[in-house]
Amino acid sequence: MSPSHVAARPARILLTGFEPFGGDGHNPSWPAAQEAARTLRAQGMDAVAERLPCTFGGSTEALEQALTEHRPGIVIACGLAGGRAQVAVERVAVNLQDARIPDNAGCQPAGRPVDDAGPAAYFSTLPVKRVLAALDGARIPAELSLSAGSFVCNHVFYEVMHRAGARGSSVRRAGFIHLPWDERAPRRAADAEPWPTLPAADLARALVIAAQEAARPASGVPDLEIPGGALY
Ligand code: PCA
Repeated sequence: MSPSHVAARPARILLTGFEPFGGDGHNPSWPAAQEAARTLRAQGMDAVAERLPCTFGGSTEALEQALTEHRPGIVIACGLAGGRAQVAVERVAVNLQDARIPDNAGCQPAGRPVDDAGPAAYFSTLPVKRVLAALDGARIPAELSLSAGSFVCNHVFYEVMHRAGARGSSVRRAGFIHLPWDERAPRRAADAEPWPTLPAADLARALVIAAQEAARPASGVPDLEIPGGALY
């Protein structure tokens, strides 16, 4: 098969979600990833979903396995950001593990790099502003985010970008999306505000929209050239 033929094939999309962590019984990112992959397949796209363990070591292994098995052209990893009220399209993965709580294996690194020899950070290669504009158009509350934290989500985001840039990688576009709680959010103490939530159906829809935008062929400019970001 000629290289041009290979390039013309629609990219396989890998969506990842996480198992519950921090003592919770639910993590909306995994049902959202599964539902989004189902919807994309129903639309004729080639999409798969994989669940990652919420551990620094195990998530890397599972991710590597998924990349080898599926050879995706597009990777959208996602996780829960409990407390956020909007879908957060992450822009930057940092080379830092600094865990406020232990991961599901009891591992709690403090100020360590994800990769000893890696760069300080990677940018998402998703068209983040096109994704945001499309989410706005679909009336799904969404924002761009400049930090995915320093726990397992940032770790996976960094690992995805690190592997996407490696020689021989199948990945052309990759990034990370943080999701708020859905309607199955745990109860909070009586004196605490309830968690902000979005319907699970909207979380899945947000991932479908992000995947559709990522799969759209770049027409000259890689992303919308509209100002955004944050003042502080
Ligand atoms: N959220 C955590 C890890 C797994 C998840 O869904 C985070 O934001 O790092």
